[in-house]
Amino acid sequence: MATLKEVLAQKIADHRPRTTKLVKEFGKVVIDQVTIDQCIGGARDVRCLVTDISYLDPQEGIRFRGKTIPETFEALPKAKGSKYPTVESFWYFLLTGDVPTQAQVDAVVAEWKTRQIVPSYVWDAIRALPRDSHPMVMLSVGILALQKDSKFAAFYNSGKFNKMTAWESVYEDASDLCARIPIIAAFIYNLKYRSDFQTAIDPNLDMGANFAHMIGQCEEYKDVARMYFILHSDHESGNVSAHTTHLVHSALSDPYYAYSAGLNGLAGPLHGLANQEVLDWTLKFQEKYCKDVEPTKELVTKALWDTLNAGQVVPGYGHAVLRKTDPRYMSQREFCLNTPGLKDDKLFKLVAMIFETAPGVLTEHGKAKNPWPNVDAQSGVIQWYYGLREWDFYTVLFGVGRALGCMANITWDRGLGYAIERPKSVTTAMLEKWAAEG
Ligand code: FCX
Repeated sequence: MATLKEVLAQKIADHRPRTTKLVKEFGKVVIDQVTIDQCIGGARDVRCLVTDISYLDPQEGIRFRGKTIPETFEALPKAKGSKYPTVESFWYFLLTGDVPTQAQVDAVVAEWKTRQIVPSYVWDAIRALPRDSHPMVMLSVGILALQKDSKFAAFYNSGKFNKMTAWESVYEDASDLCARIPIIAAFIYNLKYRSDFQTAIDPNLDMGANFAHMIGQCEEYKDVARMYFILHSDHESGNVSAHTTHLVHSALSDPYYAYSAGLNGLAGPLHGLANQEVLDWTLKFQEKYCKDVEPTKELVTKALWDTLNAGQVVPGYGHAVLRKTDPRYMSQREFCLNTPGLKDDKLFKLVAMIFETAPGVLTEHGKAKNPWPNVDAQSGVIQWYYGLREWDFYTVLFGVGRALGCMANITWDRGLGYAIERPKSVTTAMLEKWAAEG
């Protein structure tokens, strides 16, 4: 049986002529134009990135390698005794576009076990930070500390650097990073919230199950972890974490530099930190508006307007690309509805009530182009239910999942030899001149 790396080598070799032909024969074909509001407004909708890992349709939502979320969950081999696939099988699928056989999945699970050992200097670097540092700082520092042993950096410095084979050392770093990031995340969780009670890796468990084991979670949480990491993995290339990782790696900075930077972008409240903000908003709502009464739609409506009138965003709602409810939201909601106990949980019911209320309020408010919930509106309540209540850790969970997409993308970036990214800037005076000229 061919290894994942051998399968990938063939895929990259087969794909290269397509990219070469596009650049050589059709390089000047216009696929978009840029307006002044896009220039000032965060390059929204400008088509200037390429990826085949996932595609985000504004109406339909994400497709991983051409498959919707339900199709992806359906197609991939499941973890033993579970309704969900392993993260390792999803990694194989993201990298190659092929649904792996059980034997291929088992090989990746075994391979990741050999990659999971984290050097002790990573723990030293994290421990050197103030204990009340945000866990995203700890994660970013932990990933950056791994840079010392980057195989890509070593290859670049070896004097034998070769554009055709450079992707192979990116693949090695990317696989190491994906295998190690849940171990680092578990270390941070235990350091901060379990009095530094560190639990050893279980060599018999797949990535998601082992993460659950390492943070002292129950059997059921193994599926929560698998589902969570897969759902948060990739959302095409323009979002801040994916784009940052791609941009930094385009300078041939190795995967550790690139993903540490991507994590710093994920830590922003308009991006991944929104999952922590959602829990915070919901708990503050309970405390402020529902001390002695049950939550009602009227109270939720009032709280939403208070937030908007204070000039703040409603966390977990809106999206730069999506124009309907995020299927990642729906997938997690379905998980809640199918889980006895969670379905009747007080906080889940409140989140469901916000879902019934917020889109109407945001529509009346009239600013957000998309009044519907995104992934972050539903993820925290599941963690809360399973007792993971330290909500400043939620973006770390997002970061573990997002590594899969970012690492698959930069492996392909090198495979296809994408150039250093360098868009052109202009001055305000130039914009004014072009505006005057019509
Ligand atoms: N609450 C209040 N106002 C909102 C809003 C919300 N949830 N979403 C958008 N708006 C406002 C914007 O702030 C903007 O106001 P302005 O004209 O005064 O600057 C206006 O509506 C138009 O913004 P829009 O084009 O709809 O949205 P953008 O592409 O600029 O921004 C995000 C998209 C996601 C950043 C925005 O909807 C937002 O801030 N949402 C809340 C934070 C959040 O949930 N982020 C997570 C997103 C995602 F899923 C992820 O990355 O994890």
